[in-house]
Amino acid sequence: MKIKSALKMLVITGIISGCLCGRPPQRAVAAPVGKTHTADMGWWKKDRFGMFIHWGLYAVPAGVWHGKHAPESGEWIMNNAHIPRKQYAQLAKRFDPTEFDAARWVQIAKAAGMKYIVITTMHHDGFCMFKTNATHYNVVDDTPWHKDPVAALDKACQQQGIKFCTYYSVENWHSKYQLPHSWNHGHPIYFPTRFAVGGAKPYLKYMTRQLGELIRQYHPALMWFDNSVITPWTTPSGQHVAGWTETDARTIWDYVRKIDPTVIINNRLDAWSKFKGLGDYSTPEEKIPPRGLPGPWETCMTINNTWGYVSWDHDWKSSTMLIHHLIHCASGGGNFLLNVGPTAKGVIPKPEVDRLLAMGKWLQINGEAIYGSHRTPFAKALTFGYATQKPGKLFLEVTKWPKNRTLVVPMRNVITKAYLLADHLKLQTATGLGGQLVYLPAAAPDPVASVVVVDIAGKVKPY
Ligand code: H79
Repeated sequence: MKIKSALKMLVITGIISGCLCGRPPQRAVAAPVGKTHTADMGWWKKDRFGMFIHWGLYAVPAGVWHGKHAPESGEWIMNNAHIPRKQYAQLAKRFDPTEFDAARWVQIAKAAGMKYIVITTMHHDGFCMFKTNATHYNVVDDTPWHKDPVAALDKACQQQGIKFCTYYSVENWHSKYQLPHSWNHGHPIYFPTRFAVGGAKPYLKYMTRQLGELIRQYHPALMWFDNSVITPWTTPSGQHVAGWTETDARTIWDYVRKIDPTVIINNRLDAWSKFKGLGDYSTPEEKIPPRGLPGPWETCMTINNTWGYVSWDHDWKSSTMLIHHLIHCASGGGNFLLNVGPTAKGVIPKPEVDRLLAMGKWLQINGEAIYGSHRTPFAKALTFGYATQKPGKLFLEVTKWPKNRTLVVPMRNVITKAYLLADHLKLQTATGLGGQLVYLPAAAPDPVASVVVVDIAGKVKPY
Protein backbone atom coordinates (compact mmCIF):
# COMPACT_ATOMS: atom_id res chain seq x y z
CA MET A 1 0.00 0.00 0.00
CA LYS A 2 2.77 2.39 0.99
CA ILE A 3 4.87 1.53 -2.04
CA LYS A 4 1.82 2.09 -4.19
CA SER A 5 1.15 5.54 -2.78
CA ALA A 6 4.81 6.51 -3.18
CA LEU A 7 4.66 5.34 -6.77
CA LYS A 8 1.46 7.25 -7.41
CA MET A 9 3.03 10.39 -6.10
CA LEU A 10 6.04 9.96 -8.37
CA VAL A 11 3.97 9.23 -11.42
CA ILE A 12 1.91 12.33 -10.74
CA THR A 13 4.98 14.49 -10.31
CA GLY A 14 6.46 12.85 -13.39
CA ILE A 15 9.56 11.54 -11.68
CA ILE A 16 9.25 8.03 -13.05
CA SER A 17 9.48 8.16 -16.78
CA GLY A 18 9.04 4.53 -17.75
CA CYS A 19 9.77 1.90 -15.14
CA LEU A 20 9.81 -1.80 -14.40
CA CYS A 21 6.11 -1.94 -15.04
CA GLY A 22 6.63 -1.23 -18.74
CA ARG A 23 4.73 2.03 -18.74
CA PRO A 24 5.60 4.68 -21.33
CA PRO A 25 7.35 7.86 -20.17
CA GLN A 26 5.01 9.95 -18.05
CA ARG A 27 6.12 13.39 -19.09
CA ALA A 28 8.13 15.28 -21.62
CA VAL A 29 11.79 15.49 -20.74
CA ALA A 30 13.73 18.61 -19.86
CA ALA A 31 16.00 20.30 -22.34
CA PRO A 32 19.41 18.69 -22.74
CA VAL A 33 21.80 20.00 -20.16
CA GLY A 34 24.91 19.32 -22.12
CA LYS A 35 26.57 18.07 -25.23
CA THR A 36 25.89 14.41 -25.79
CA HIS A 37 27.46 11.57 -27.73
CA THR A 38 30.96 12.79 -27.06
CA ALA A 39 32.53 9.38 -26.55
CA ASP A 40 33.56 6.91 -29.21
CA MET A 41 30.48 4.75 -29.32
CA GLY A 42 31.95 2.56 -32.08
CA TRP A 43 32.47 -0.67 -30.14
CA TRP A 44 29.19 -0.32 -28.29
CA LYS A 45 27.07 0.15 -31.42
CA LYS A 46 28.71 -2.84 -33.08
CA ASP A 47 28.58 -5.13 -30.08
CA ARG A 48 24.79 -4.97 -29.71
CA PHE A 49 24.39 -7.53 -26.91
CA GLY A 50 25.54 -7.24 -23.29
CA MET A 51 25.13 -8.92 -19.92
CA PHE A 52 23.73 -6.96 -16.98
CA ILE A 53 24.63 -8.43 -13.58
CA HIS A 54 22.65 -7.44 -10.47
CA TRP A 55 24.57 -8.75 -7.51
CA GLY A 56 24.64 -7.41 -3.97
CA LEU A 57 23.56 -8.05 -0.37
CA TYR A 58 19.98 -8.47 -1.59
CA ALA A 59 20.96 -11.88 -2.97
CA VAL A 60 21.14 -13.10 0.66
CA PRO A 61 17.42 -12.70 1.52
CA ALA A 62 16.65 -13.52 -2.14
CA GLY A 63 13.17 -11.99 -2.00
CA VAL A 64 12.12 -13.43 1.38
CA TRP A 65 11.83 -11.36 4.58
CA HIS A 66 10.57 -12.73 7.90
CA GLY A 67 9.56 -15.89 6.08
CA LYS A 68 7.32 -14.06 3.61
CA HIS A 69 7.73 -13.27 -0.07
CA ALA A 70 8.55 -9.58 -0.26
CA PRO A 71 6.64 -8.02 -3.17
CA GLU A 72 8.62 -7.04 -6.30
CA SER A 73 11.73 -7.39 -4.21
CA GLY A 74 15.13 -8.54 -5.50
CA GLU A 75 17.44 -5.53 -5.22
CA TRP A 76 14.49 -3.47 -3.89
CA ILE A 77 13.91 -5.61 -0.77
CA MET A 78 15.38 -3.02 1.62
CA ASN A 79 12.69 -0.56 0.50
CA ASN A 80 9.84 -2.95 -0.19
CA ALA A 81 10.12 -4.89 3.09
CA HIS A 82 10.81 -1.62 5.00
CA ILE A 83 14.07 -2.89 6.46
CA PRO A 84 15.86 -0.43 8.80
CA ARG A 85 19.39 0.50 7.71
CA LYS A 86 21.19 -1.23 10.59
CA GLN A 87 19.27 -4.44 10.09
CA TYR A 88 19.90 -4.50 6.35
CA ALA A 89 23.61 -3.83 6.90
CA GLN A 90 23.78 -7.06 8.93
CA LEU A 91 23.33 -8.97 5.66
CA ALA A 92 26.97 -8.19 4.90
CA LYS A 93 27.98 -10.62 7.65
CA ARG A 94 26.19 -13.37 5.73
CA PHE A 95 27.62 -12.58 2.32
CA ASP A 96 30.10 -15.35 1.57
CA PRO A 97 29.86 -16.42 -2.08
CA THR A 98 32.20 -19.39 -1.92
CA GLU A 99 31.18 -20.57 -5.39
CA PHE A 100 31.88 -17.27 -7.16
CA ASP A 101 34.04 -17.77 -10.24
CA ALA A 102 34.56 -14.63 -12.34
CA ALA A 103 36.02 -16.56 -15.26
CA ARG A 104 32.93 -18.79 -15.34
CA TRP A 105 30.55 -15.81 -15.41
CA VAL A 106 32.48 -14.26 -18.28
CA GLN A 107 32.52 -17.62 -20.09
CA ILE A 108 28.72 -17.73 -19.81
CA ALA A 109 28.44 -14.23 -21.25
CA LYS A 110 30.77 -15.18 -24.07
CA ALA A 111 28.94 -18.40 -24.83
CA ALA A 112 25.73 -16.33 -25.01
CA GLY A 113 27.29 -14.12 -27.67
CA MET A 114 27.37 -11.15 -25.31
CA LYS A 115 30.19 -8.67 -25.89
CA TYR A 116 30.10 -6.55 -22.76
CA ILE A 117 29.27 -6.91 -19.08
CA VAL A 118 27.73 -4.29 -16.78
CA ILE A 119 28.02 -5.16 -13.07
CA THR A 120 26.29 -3.38 -10.16
CA THR A 121 29.12 -1.81 -8.18
CA MET A 122 26.58 -0.09 -5.92
CA HIS A 123 22.81 -0.38 -6.11
CA HIS A 124 20.22 1.82 -4.34
CA ASP A 125 20.93 -0.06 -1.07
CA GLY A 126 24.29 1.75 -0.93
CA PHE A 127 26.41 -1.37 -0.39
CA CYS A 128 29.60 -1.27 -2.45
CA MET A 129 30.53 -4.44 -4.31
CA PHE A 130 34.06 -3.09 -4.89
CA LYS A 131 37.00 -2.07 -2.74
CA THR A 132 36.57 1.57 -1.79
CA ASN A 133 38.27 3.83 0.70
CA ALA A 134 35.23 6.11 0.90
CA THR A 135 33.23 3.76 3.14
CA HIS A 136 33.70 0.60 5.17
CA TYR A 137 30.35 -0.57 3.83
CA ASN A 138 31.91 -2.61 1.03
CA VAL A 139 32.39 -6.22 0.07
CA VAL A 140 36.09 -6.39 0.90
CA ASP A 141 36.00 -4.72 4.32
CA ASP A 142 32.57 -5.69 5.58
CA THR A 143 31.93 -9.32 4.59
CA PRO A 144 33.54 -12.56 5.75
CA TRP A 145 34.50 -13.14 2.10
CA HIS A 146 36.92 -10.15 1.88
CA LYS A 147 37.21 -10.31 -1.91
CA ASP A 148 36.59 -7.78 -4.69
CA PRO A 149 34.34 -9.34 -7.37
CA VAL A 150 34.50 -6.20 -9.52
CA ALA A 151 38.28 -6.55 -9.75
CA ALA A 152 37.98 -10.27 -10.51
CA LEU A 153 35.39 -9.69 -13.23
CA ASP A 154 37.40 -6.87 -14.75
CA LYS A 155 40.40 -9.18 -14.96
CA ALA A 156 38.40 -12.08 -16.39
CA CYS A 157 36.88 -9.73 -18.99
CA GLN A 158 40.32 -8.52 -20.08
CA GLN A 159 41.48 -12.11 -20.35
CA GLN A 160 38.51 -13.24 -22.39
CA GLY A 161 38.12 -10.18 -24.60
CA ILE A 162 34.86 -8.82 -23.20
CA LYS A 163 34.25 -5.13 -22.53
CA PHE A 164 33.98 -4.39 -18.80
CA CYS A 165 31.44 -1.79 -17.60
CA THR A 166 30.07 -0.60 -14.27
CA TYR A 167 26.62 0.22 -12.92
CA TYR A 168 26.37 2.83 -10.13
CA SER A 169 23.23 4.17 -8.43
CA VAL A 170 22.87 7.85 -7.64
CA GLU A 171 20.20 7.17 -5.04
CA ASN A 172 21.71 5.73 -1.84
CA TRP A 173 19.48 4.36 0.92
CA HIS A 174 22.40 3.84 3.33
CA SER A 175 24.09 7.22 3.16
CA LYS A 176 23.72 9.70 6.02
CA TYR A 177 23.60 12.41 3.38
CA GLN A 178 20.40 11.01 1.92
CA LEU A 179 17.24 10.63 4.00
CA PRO A 180 14.51 8.08 3.42
CA HIS A 181 11.23 9.27 1.94
CA SER A 182 9.62 8.35 5.28
CA TRP A 183 10.90 6.74 8.51
CA ASN A 184 7.42 5.48 9.31
CA HIS A 185 8.04 4.35 12.90
CA GLY A 186 10.91 2.00 12.22
CA HIS A 187 9.51 0.79 8.90
CA PRO A 188 11.30 3.11 6.51
CA ILE A 189 10.39 3.75 2.93
CA TYR A 190 13.56 4.87 1.23
CA PHE A 191 12.37 5.59 -2.27
CA PRO A 192 12.64 8.36 -3.32
CA THR A 193 15.34 9.73 -1.04
CA ARG A 194 16.01 13.41 -0.31
CA PHE A 195 19.20 15.12 0.68
CA ALA A 196 19.79 15.76 4.39
CA VAL A 197 20.14 19.45 5.20
CA GLY A 198 23.56 20.37 3.80
CA GLY A 199 23.92 16.83 2.44
CA ALA A 200 24.14 17.51 -1.28
CA LYS A 201 27.68 18.84 -1.28
CA PRO A 202 29.28 16.07 0.80
CA TYR A 203 27.33 13.45 -1.12
CA LEU A 204 28.66 14.72 -4.43
CA LYS A 205 32.13 14.62 -2.93
CA TYR A 206 31.59 11.03 -1.78
CA MET A 207 30.24 10.10 -5.17
CA THR A 208 33.07 11.65 -7.17
CA ARG A 209 35.57 9.96 -4.89
CA GLN A 210 34.01 6.57 -5.58
CA LEU A 211 33.69 7.18 -9.30
CA GLY A 212 37.34 8.15 -9.37
CA GLU A 213 38.15 4.86 -7.67
CA LEU A 214 36.02 2.91 -10.12
CA ILE A 215 37.68 4.49 -13.13
CA ARG A 216 41.22 4.20 -11.82
CA GLN A 217 40.84 0.71 -10.39
CA TYR A 218 38.88 -0.96 -13.20
CA HIS A 219 38.90 1.35 -16.26
CA PRO A 220 35.29 0.63 -17.23
CA ALA A 221 34.50 1.14 -20.91
CA LEU A 222 31.03 2.38 -19.97
CA MET A 223 29.36 3.74 -16.85
CA TRP A 224 25.72 2.89 -16.36
CA PHE A 225 24.14 5.30 -13.87
CA ASP A 226 20.73 4.65 -12.42
CA ASN A 227 17.81 6.74 -11.30
CA SER A 228 18.80 9.94 -9.63
CA VAL A 229 15.51 10.14 -7.75
CA ILE A 230 16.48 12.49 -4.94
CA THR A 231 13.60 14.89 -4.41
CA PRO A 232 13.53 18.46 -3.03
CA TRP A 233 11.75 19.03 0.31
CA THR A 234 11.03 21.60 3.00
CA THR A 235 12.20 21.01 6.57
CA PRO A 236 9.73 21.43 9.49
CA SER A 237 11.38 24.82 10.11
CA GLY A 238 10.61 25.89 6.55
CA GLN A 239 14.08 25.45 5.05
CA HIS A 240 14.04 24.41 1.41
CA VAL A 241 16.44 21.58 0.49
CA ALA A 242 17.08 21.10 -3.20
CA GLY A 243 16.97 17.63 -4.71
CA TRP A 244 19.30 16.23 -7.33
CA THR A 245 19.72 18.91 -9.98
CA GLU A 246 20.82 19.12 -13.58
CA THR A 247 23.90 20.93 -12.31
CA ASP A 248 24.72 17.92 -10.11
CA ALA A 249 24.35 15.65 -13.12
CA ARG A 250 26.61 17.94 -15.13
CA THR A 251 29.21 18.04 -12.34
CA ILE A 252 29.42 14.25 -12.25
CA TRP A 253 29.46 14.02 -16.04
CA ASP A 254 32.34 16.50 -16.33
CA TYR A 255 34.26 14.83 -13.53
CA VAL A 256 34.02 11.39 -15.12
CA ARG A 257 34.85 12.65 -18.59
CA LYS A 258 37.82 14.60 -17.29
CA ILE A 259 39.41 11.47 -15.87
CA ASP A 260 38.43 9.30 -18.82
CA PRO A 261 37.36 11.13 -22.00
CA THR A 262 36.47 7.88 -23.78
CA VAL A 263 34.12 6.34 -21.23
CA ILE A 264 30.56 5.95 -22.51
CA ILE A 265 27.88 7.26 -20.11
CA ASN A 266 24.17 6.37 -20.22
CA ASN A 267 21.43 8.94 -19.78
CA ARG A 268 20.31 8.41 -16.20
CA LEU A 269 22.53 10.87 -14.38
CA ASP A 270 19.88 13.45 -14.94
CA ALA A 271 16.56 12.24 -13.54
CA TRP A 272 14.57 14.04 -16.19
CA SER A 273 16.32 12.74 -19.23
CA LYS A 274 15.75 9.02 -19.40
CA PHE A 275 15.08 9.26 -23.09
CA LYS A 276 16.95 12.42 -24.12
CA GLY A 277 19.36 14.97 -22.79
CA LEU A 278 22.61 14.40 -20.97
CA GLY A 279 23.86 11.00 -21.94
CA ASP A 280 25.45 9.10 -24.80
CA TYR A 281 22.42 6.86 -25.21
CA SER A 282 18.88 6.26 -23.97
CA THR A 283 17.87 3.44 -21.68
CA PRO A 284 14.36 2.01 -21.99
CA GLU A 285 13.79 -0.49 -19.19
CA GLU A 286 11.86 -3.77 -19.58
CA LYS A 287 10.45 -2.67 -22.90
CA ILE A 288 11.52 -2.35 -26.52
CA PRO A 289 10.41 0.75 -28.41
CA PRO A 290 8.42 -0.84 -31.28
CA ARG A 291 10.18 1.13 -34.04
CA GLY A 292 13.39 1.91 -32.17
CA LEU A 293 14.52 5.36 -31.01
CA PRO A 294 16.25 8.14 -32.97
CA GLY A 295 19.67 8.16 -31.27
CA PRO A 296 21.73 5.34 -29.77
CA TRP A 297 19.70 3.30 -27.29
CA GLU A 298 19.77 0.12 -25.26
CA THR A 299 16.91 -1.83 -23.72
CA CYS A 300 17.76 -3.46 -20.41
CA MET A 301 15.63 -6.43 -19.41
CA THR A 302 15.24 -9.18 -16.84
CA ILE A 303 14.95 -12.89 -17.75
CA ASN A 304 12.30 -13.42 -15.04
CA ASN A 305 10.63 -10.44 -13.31
CA THR A 306 13.40 -9.37 -10.98
CA TRP A 307 16.93 -7.99 -11.37
CA GLY A 308 18.51 -9.21 -8.14
CA TYR A 309 18.13 -12.93 -7.34
CA VAL A 310 14.71 -13.93 -5.97
CA SER A 311 14.39 -17.58 -4.97
CA TRP A 312 10.67 -17.74 -5.74
CA ASP A 313 10.56 -15.94 -9.10
CA HIS A 314 10.35 -18.75 -11.66
CA ASP A 315 8.58 -16.71 -14.33
CA TRP A 316 11.30 -17.18 -16.95
CA LYS A 317 10.97 -15.73 -20.44
CA SER A 318 11.51 -18.39 -23.09
CA SER A 319 14.71 -18.46 -25.12
CA THR A 320 12.55 -17.93 -28.23
CA MET A 321 11.15 -14.74 -26.74
CA LEU A 322 14.61 -13.53 -25.73
CA ILE A 323 16.07 -14.19 -29.21
CA HIS A 324 13.14 -12.27 -30.71
CA HIS A 325 13.82 -9.41 -28.30
CA LEU A 326 17.47 -9.28 -29.34
CA ILE A 327 16.50 -9.19 -33.02
CA HIS A 328 13.82 -6.60 -32.31
CA CYS A 329 16.38 -4.33 -30.62
CA ALA A 330 18.89 -4.71 -33.46
CA SER A 331 16.21 -4.00 -36.08
CA GLY A 332 15.41 -0.77 -34.23
CA GLY A 333 19.08 0.17 -34.13
CA GLY A 334 19.41 -0.60 -30.43
CA ASN A 335 21.40 -2.76 -28.03
CA PHE A 336 20.05 -5.43 -25.71
CA LEU A 337 21.36 -5.60 -22.14
CA LEU A 338 20.03 -8.79 -20.63
CA ASN A 339 20.19 -9.32 -16.89
CA VAL A 340 21.30 -12.17 -14.68
CA GLY A 341 20.87 -12.24 -10.91
CA PRO A 342 23.46 -14.51 -9.31
CA THR A 343 22.73 -16.18 -5.97
CA ALA A 344 24.42 -15.28 -2.68
CA LYS A 345 26.69 -18.26 -3.24
CA GLY A 346 27.88 -16.66 -6.48
CA VAL A 347 26.10 -18.86 -8.99
CA ILE A 348 24.16 -17.67 -12.05
CA PRO A 349 20.86 -19.60 -11.83
CA LYS A 350 20.61 -22.51 -14.26
CA PRO A 351 17.40 -21.36 -15.98
CA GLU A 352 19.26 -18.15 -16.91
CA VAL A 353 22.34 -20.01 -18.14
CA ASP A 354 20.17 -22.35 -20.25
CA ARG A 355 18.50 -19.44 -21.99
CA LEU A 356 21.75 -17.59 -22.55
CA LEU A 357 23.33 -20.66 -24.12
CA ALA A 358 20.35 -21.03 -26.47
CA MET A 359 20.84 -17.41 -27.53
CA GLY A 360 24.54 -18.04 -28.10
CA LYS A 361 23.74 -21.06 -30.25
CA TRP A 362 21.43 -18.96 -32.40
CA LEU A 363 24.04 -16.20 -32.68
CA GLN A 364 26.74 -18.66 -33.72
CA ILE A 365 24.81 -19.19 -36.95
CA ASN A 366 23.06 -15.86 -37.29
CA GLY A 367 25.33 -13.36 -35.54
CA GLU A 368 26.28 -11.68 -38.82
CA ALA A 369 22.74 -10.26 -38.96
CA ILE A 370 23.09 -8.68 -35.50
CA TYR A 371 26.68 -7.57 -34.75
CA GLY A 372 27.66 -4.41 -36.60
CA SER A 373 24.26 -4.18 -38.23
CA HIS A 374 22.13 -1.08 -38.75
CA ARG A 375 18.44 -0.52 -38.16
CA THR A 376 15.78 -1.71 -40.61
CA PRO A 377 15.27 0.45 -43.70
CA PHE A 378 11.52 -0.20 -43.54
CA ALA A 379 9.23 2.28 -41.81
CA LYS A 380 6.47 -0.28 -41.30
CA ALA A 381 6.68 -3.55 -39.41
CA LEU A 382 7.27 -6.59 -41.63
CA THR A 383 4.70 -9.40 -41.70
CA PHE A 384 7.31 -12.16 -41.47
CA GLY A 385 9.57 -10.74 -38.78
CA TYR A 386 12.37 -8.18 -38.71
CA ALA A 387 15.13 -6.65 -40.83
CA THR A 388 18.63 -5.35 -40.22
CA GLN A 389 21.17 -4.19 -42.78
CA LYS A 390 24.80 -3.60 -43.68
CA PRO A 391 26.11 -1.87 -46.80
CA GLY A 392 24.97 -3.94 -49.84
CA LYS A 393 23.18 -6.48 -47.63
CA LEU A 394 19.77 -6.84 -46.13
CA PHE A 395 19.16 -9.39 -43.38
CA LEU A 396 15.64 -10.68 -42.94
CA GLU A 397 15.07 -12.37 -39.60
CA VAL A 398 12.08 -14.56 -40.37
CA THR A 399 10.17 -15.43 -37.20
CA LYS A 400 6.92 -16.32 -39.03
CA TRP A 401 7.81 -18.68 -41.87
CA PRO A 402 5.44 -18.00 -44.79
CA LYS A 403 3.17 -20.96 -45.53
CA ASN A 404 3.36 -20.26 -49.28
CA ARG A 405 7.16 -20.45 -49.06
CA THR A 406 7.49 -16.98 -50.56
CA LEU A 407 9.04 -14.04 -48.78
CA VAL A 408 7.85 -10.69 -50.06
CA VAL A 409 10.49 -8.04 -49.41
CA PRO A 410 8.81 -4.63 -49.81
CA MET A 411 11.59 -2.87 -51.76
CA ARG A 412 12.39 -1.81 -55.29
CA ASN A 413 15.99 -2.98 -55.42
CA VAL A 414 16.56 -6.10 -57.46
CA ILE A 415 18.18 -8.89 -55.46
CA THR A 416 21.55 -10.02 -56.81
CA LYS A 417 21.82 -13.00 -54.50
CA ALA A 418 19.78 -14.54 -51.66
CA TYR A 419 20.65 -17.28 -49.17
CA LEU A 420 19.96 -18.50 -45.64
CA LEU A 421 22.63 -18.03 -42.99
CA ALA A 422 21.74 -21.56 -41.85
CA ASP A 423 23.19 -23.27 -44.96
CA HIS A 424 24.40 -20.57 -47.38
CA LEU A 425 22.60 -22.32 -50.27
CA LYS A 426 21.39 -20.00 -53.03
CA LEU A 427 17.67 -19.19 -53.05
CA GLN A 428 15.63 -18.34 -56.15
CA THR A 429 14.34 -14.79 -56.42
CA ALA A 430 11.97 -12.80 -58.63
CA THR A 431 10.42 -9.38 -58.91
CA GLY A 432 6.78 -9.42 -57.81
CA LEU A 433 3.98 -6.94 -57.47
CA GLY A 434 4.52 -5.85 -53.85
CA GLY A 435 8.31 -6.11 -53.96
CA GLN A 436 11.08 -8.64 -54.43
CA LEU A 437 10.27 -12.31 -53.90
CA VAL A 438 12.52 -14.89 -52.29
CA TYR A 439 11.49 -18.55 -52.64
CA LEU A 440 12.11 -20.47 -49.45
CA PRO A 441 12.38 -24.14 -48.52
CA ALA A 442 9.21 -25.70 -47.02
CA ALA A 443 10.45 -25.75 -43.45
CA ALA A 444 12.30 -23.07 -41.53
CA PRO A 445 15.84 -24.20 -40.68
CA ASP A 446 15.31 -22.67 -37.24
CA PRO A 447 11.75 -22.41 -35.90
CA VAL A 448 12.83 -19.54 -33.61
CA ALA A 449 14.16 -17.28 -36.37
CA SER A 450 15.91 -18.00 -39.67
CA VAL A 451 17.93 -15.31 -41.37
CA VAL A 452 17.65 -14.74 -45.11
CA VAL A 453 20.43 -12.59 -46.54
CA VAL A 454 19.83 -10.65 -49.71
CA ASP A 455 22.57 -8.89 -51.60
CA ILE A 456 21.52 -5.71 -53.35
CA ALA A 457 23.15 -2.83 -55.18
CA GLY A 458 22.96 0.55 -53.47
CA LYS A 459 20.71 1.62 -50.63
CA VAL A 460 17.43 -0.13 -49.92
CA LYS A 461 14.51 1.60 -51.61
CA PRO A 462 11.44 0.55 -49.65
CA TYR A 463 8.03 0.47 -51.28
O1 H79 B 1 18.51 -1.84 -11.29
C1 H79 B 1 17.24 -2.07 -11.84
C2 H79 B 1 16.16 -1.46 -11.00
O2 H79 B 1 16.31 -1.78 -9.64
C3 H79 B 1 16.36 0.00 -11.25
N1 H79 B 1 16.79 0.05 -12.64
C4 H79 B 1 17.04 -1.29 -13.10
C5 H79 B 1 18.17 -1.35 -14.08
C6 H79 B 1 15.19 0.84 -10.99
N2 H79 B 1 15.20 1.77 -10.08
N3 H79 B 1 14.06 2.39 -10.10
N4 H79 B 1 13.32 1.84 -11.01
C7 H79 B 1 13.97 0.86 -11.58
C8 H79 B 1 11.97 2.28 -11.31
C9 H79 B 1 11.16 2.30 -10.07
C10 H79 B 1 10.09 1.47 -9.95
C11 H79 B 1 9.22 1.49 -8.80
FE1 H79 B 1 8.79 0.01 -7.53
C12 H79 B 1 7.86 1.22 -8.84
C13 H79 B 1 9.55 1.91 -7.51
C14 H79 B 1 8.40 1.81 -6.69
C15 H79 B 1 7.36 1.37 -7.51
C16 H79 B 1 9.20 -1.78 -8.38
C17 H79 B 1 8.06 -1.87 -7.67
C18 H79 B 1 10.21 -1.43 -7.48
C19 H79 B 1 9.60 -1.31 -6.25
C20 H79 B 1 8.30 -1.59 -6.37
